[in-house]
Amino acid sequence: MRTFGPLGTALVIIPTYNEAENIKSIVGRVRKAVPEAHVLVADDNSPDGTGKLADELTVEDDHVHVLHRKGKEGLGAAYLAGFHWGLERDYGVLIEMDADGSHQPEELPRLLTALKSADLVLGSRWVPGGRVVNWPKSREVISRGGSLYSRLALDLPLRDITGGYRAFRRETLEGLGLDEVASQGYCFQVDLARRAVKAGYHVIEVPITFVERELGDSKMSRDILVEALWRVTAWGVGERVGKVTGRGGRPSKP
Ligand SMILES: Nc1nc2c(ncn2[C@@H]2O[C@H](COP(=O)(O)OP(=O)(O)O)[C@@H](O)[C@H]2O)c(=O)[nH]1
Ligand SMILES: [Mg+2]
Repeated sequence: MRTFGPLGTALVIIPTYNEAENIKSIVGRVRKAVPEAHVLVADDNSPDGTGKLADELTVEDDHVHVLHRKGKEGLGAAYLAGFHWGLERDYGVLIEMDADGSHQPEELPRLLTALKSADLVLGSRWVPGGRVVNWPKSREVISRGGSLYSRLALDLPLRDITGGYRAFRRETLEGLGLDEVASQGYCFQVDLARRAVKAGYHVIEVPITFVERELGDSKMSRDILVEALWRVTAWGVGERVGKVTGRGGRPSKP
């Protein structure tokens, strides 16, 4: 049984693109749920002024920070920039959370408790106790299907592989080879989970209640789904070819 070190200060990274209706509420909820944590809003120069609203929150709260990015480059790029920002500073835990309220900040203490004995905790809709509120059946089918396909294609012992409510130890992120990550959207989440499992990290899933947004628009698109499908398929084929030629397989714990 491995022992795990103390967690250190947490940084909750919230990527935003046109989340003006949600930003104040989500940051306020995080600050209330985990007062000792810091928040980093990674905004892609949202035309609706989300970045400016986030700046206003920093005036009276030194636990809130904003990373202004030049323009819309996708969720994965925003998270990578946010991770680098956090890793350059003294944070021990880096957390992914959507701005739209789908990931309830009130569940964060449970994720952090689980991280005390793990390298990476995934907030999971598809383990017992996890659920989704206000989703049309079509979205549930896409999401469950995406996780099932990734699980089978990549041989991952996980149920919710596309979700974006996660807590990483700093050392885990440092060991994932973030410089090589080029994937975006849902595929970005699959990529990080896959890298963590293959590197031998202890990844656990904690049930969450995912609440679909009430305000603003989803940025999910057909392109994001198509990218996820082809990348996951290519990774799966690559791993199988690697195993046959003896160049693949699962490395031992770093
Ligand atoms: N910075 C940044 N954030 C993004 C981008 N695309 C989506 N997001 C944010 O990522 C989170 C999840 O996006 P959302 O549209 O809710 O996707 P869905 O939950 O899959 O429908 C939200 O906080 C979005 O504002 C992007 O290109 N850049
Ligand atoms: Mg959403």
